[in-house]
Amino acid sequence: MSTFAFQTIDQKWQQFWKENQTYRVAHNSDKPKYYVLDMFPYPSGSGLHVGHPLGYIASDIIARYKRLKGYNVLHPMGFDAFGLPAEQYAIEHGVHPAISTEKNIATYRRQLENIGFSYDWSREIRTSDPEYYRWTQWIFLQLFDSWFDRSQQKALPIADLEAIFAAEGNLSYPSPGQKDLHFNAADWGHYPEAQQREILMGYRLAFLDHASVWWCEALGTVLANDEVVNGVSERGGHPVERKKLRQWFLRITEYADRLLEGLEQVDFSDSLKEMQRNWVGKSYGAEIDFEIEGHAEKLRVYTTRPDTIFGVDFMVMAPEHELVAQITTTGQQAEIDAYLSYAKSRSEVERMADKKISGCFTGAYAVNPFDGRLIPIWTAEYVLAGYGTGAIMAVPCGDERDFAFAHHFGIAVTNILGDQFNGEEANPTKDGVLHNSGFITGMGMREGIEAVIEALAGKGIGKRHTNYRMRDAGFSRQRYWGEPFPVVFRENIPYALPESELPVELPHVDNYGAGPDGQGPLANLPAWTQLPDGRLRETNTMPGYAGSSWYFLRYMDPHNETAFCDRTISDYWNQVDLYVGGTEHAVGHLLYSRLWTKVLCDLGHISFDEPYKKLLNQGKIGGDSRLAYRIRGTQTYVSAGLKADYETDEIHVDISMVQGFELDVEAFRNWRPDFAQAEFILENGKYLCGGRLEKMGKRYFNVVNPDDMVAQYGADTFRMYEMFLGPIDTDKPWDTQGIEGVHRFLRKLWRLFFDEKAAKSLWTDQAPSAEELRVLHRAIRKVEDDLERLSFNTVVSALMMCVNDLTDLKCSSKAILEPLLVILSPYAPHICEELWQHLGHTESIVFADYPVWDESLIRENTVELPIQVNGKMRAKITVPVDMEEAEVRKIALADPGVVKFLEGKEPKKFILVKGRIINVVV
Ligand code: ANZ
Repeated sequence: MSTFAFQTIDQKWQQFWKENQTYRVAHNSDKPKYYVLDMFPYPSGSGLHVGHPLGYIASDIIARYKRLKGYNVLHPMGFDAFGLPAEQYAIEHGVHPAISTEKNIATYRRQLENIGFSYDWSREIRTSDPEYYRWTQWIFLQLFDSWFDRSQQKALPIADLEAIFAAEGNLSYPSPGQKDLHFNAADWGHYPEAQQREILMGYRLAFLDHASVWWCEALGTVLANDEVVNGVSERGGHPVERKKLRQWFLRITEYADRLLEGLEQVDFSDSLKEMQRNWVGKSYGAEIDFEIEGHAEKLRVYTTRPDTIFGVDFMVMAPEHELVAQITTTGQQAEIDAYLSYAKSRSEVERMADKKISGCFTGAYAVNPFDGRLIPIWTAEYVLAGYGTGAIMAVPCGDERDFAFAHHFGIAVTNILGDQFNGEEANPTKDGVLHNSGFITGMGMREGIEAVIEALAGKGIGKRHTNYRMRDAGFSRQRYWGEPFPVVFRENIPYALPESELPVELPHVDNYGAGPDGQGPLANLPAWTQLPDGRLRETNTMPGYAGSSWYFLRYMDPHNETAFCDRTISDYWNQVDLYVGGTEHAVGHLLYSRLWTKVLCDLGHISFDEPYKKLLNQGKIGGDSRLAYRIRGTQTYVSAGLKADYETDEIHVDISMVQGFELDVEAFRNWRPDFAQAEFILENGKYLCGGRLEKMGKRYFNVVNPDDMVAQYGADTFRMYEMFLGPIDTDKPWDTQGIEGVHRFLRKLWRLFFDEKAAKSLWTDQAPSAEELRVLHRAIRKVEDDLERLSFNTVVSALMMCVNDLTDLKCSSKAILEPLLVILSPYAPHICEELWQHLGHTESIVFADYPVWDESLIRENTVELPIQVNGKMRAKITVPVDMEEAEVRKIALADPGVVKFLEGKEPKKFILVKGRIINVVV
């Protein structure tokens, strides 16, 4: 077989790898380990498009490269199989999520196998598999059974806390859930079980609380934030309201500082780290209690700028703040009522995003603690109930939103910044000098903050406070297709099920509709929810991120029936060395899995507390859409170059009907019935489409399926081409045109080995020439250097140059061709396996050794030196690299291009810059 029959070759080797379990790994190996992981996909109904495998190809190249470099490589794949789309599909089509998920996984798996990935498929996991989710439930119980000890900054068993309470009460261990709870050992001893359990709930890392969710009466279901638009349900436009439901949460806020500190140890991009820091949102400031005129209650605010206290012109409470009802004056009551009902209809997202200014005066006044000024108290939606104390002191001079508010409602603005405030916009400067500010006048921000905090503390009305933007993570969904909770209720008190009762299997349902009172579908199954002894099961299920928070651990030991992952095995594989995936998971998944890892580490189940050592975010591949221009009101389409003369509508054309920009008009007419009558106004005999780069997606008809690319050009071409598109971490358009070039490159490679016409092999045992060695070793070095810094596209160019050079040199030496195959094989494994076998190897190229470059072979032995005479370029000479200066001088001065300027004399100066240039002054 001397022709490059890539389809046969692809299939042959994919079959071979499967049969021989080439990529199977074990943890007991003397080799150093390397763990390279892809973010596993959610298997959607549409399958993969060419954008999806970009990251998978990059990680596969690294996996193959590291194997060749002598590492024991863990490179697994699986499926994030629980989730809403499957449930939605079930609601709409009556197909059970288990069935549609299974089918989608089969498609994904086939598509992935087509591309020749080196996954150890024996480790495949599916989060919806009871053998997997029993351990998700088990980890949930670890979270439920532990609390965070702030003094040690780590999770400990809840039993330790019970022992502390029995010995000394909670005086040194304030409850994160109930801030004002204080009790001593004797109190604890007297509390009934229900009360003790409730107190413990305030500490547990997985805990039950009540939280508002969007409830839609008409749809009979709870909606996610993004399913509510402009105060009505996105689906159907029905009214929605906030409803308090019992929900599970993870106490991620206790880990805020650990999550921030951990970022110092990991290799993530700066922008990604910044996103995580913003999400945690740690800020420093003070809480200040303001007196309210005529009321005993105080208004507590959180501010990062206590130094601006002399510039406070009004106060704002969130509409949900409990004091609004208490302090509103009779005169303002009607206006406040109207405002509160408006605010109730708005989601937090809308409140944050809208630029619209709204608010209402309560009629009440606060008192400035330092100068006694009366400050009007307002309520407004720009202050969020869930942040800080839900109330602010507003300083229009220094804060933009406060300024806009004051401007809108005609509130006079106090200037505390002197010349630095122009009266037309707020100046949020941190470098100003305080004016008009009583005892802190003349101070800068930092000094002012310290002085005010000290004064507040002296008066007992304020103290330093650190605040976090992040909230505890909601951990329940009123849905069906997720992990059931391993929890039962007795008299409304939740109890963990014993480990022996795991997994709690998701029961089969025929109806995916919501249960009563906003509960999930499981509430419709009394036979399942009610245990014979009267205990009741939890009817919520876990959210989509549960299974993905720890899956990287299960891959290490996927079939373990007695533990989520054996400790000796996780000690061996340890952290993921390289994690590859999209930035859409920058905060959600990555933070939750970092949290779970920290808890498991604290509890001694694993030995590392950051899951991912290094993260690579691949860019997105955009679609290159094609547009046809229909003359408005007609069935006539005008070619792109002529469309300026008409009023047209754009029609997205399926890109499979377009070559470059030229539309196959017959295919278009046959595409859909409404195009059958289409007429075309051509330019130069062709109908040319317009183009536009946009998201790759079905609705733009610009989806390119990897299966088609692989069928047409082979898996190796496809892999190399995806890498060739550009730097891995940038967004870029897909362009099918360019794939031909890469395909030609592989054909050229083949022709180094075979003369296809004469049907004979070309390789020989001849010793390589110095030039051939130089070409090869330069490529070895370049490929290794670039791969180590994840520069995948430049490697493709280097390999192409190498093959071109070897072709020019008519290289046939096996001593060159063999190592060439090894360095190319991570990119193009099928063709390399095939040629490797032709060269006489019986074992897969996967087990070859990676060649080592020899610097001395790379070094050029001659060098070309330009010669300048009086600053002008006059000649060039080629000399051996290590030639003595005197020799070089002799040759240079004898060169005809130089001789004519010397006029027989010795030059005034002769300067040789070694290896670079010669300067002659005459
Ligand atoms: C006075 C002030 C003066 C403020 C000034 C800022 C600038 P971060 O950094 O995000 O923590 N704030 C406090 N609670 C709020 C809430 N629930 N909703 C909306 N805004 C709230 O921001 C803290 C600052 O945001 C606080 O400091 C407060 O305004 C506002 F020149 O107080 B500041």
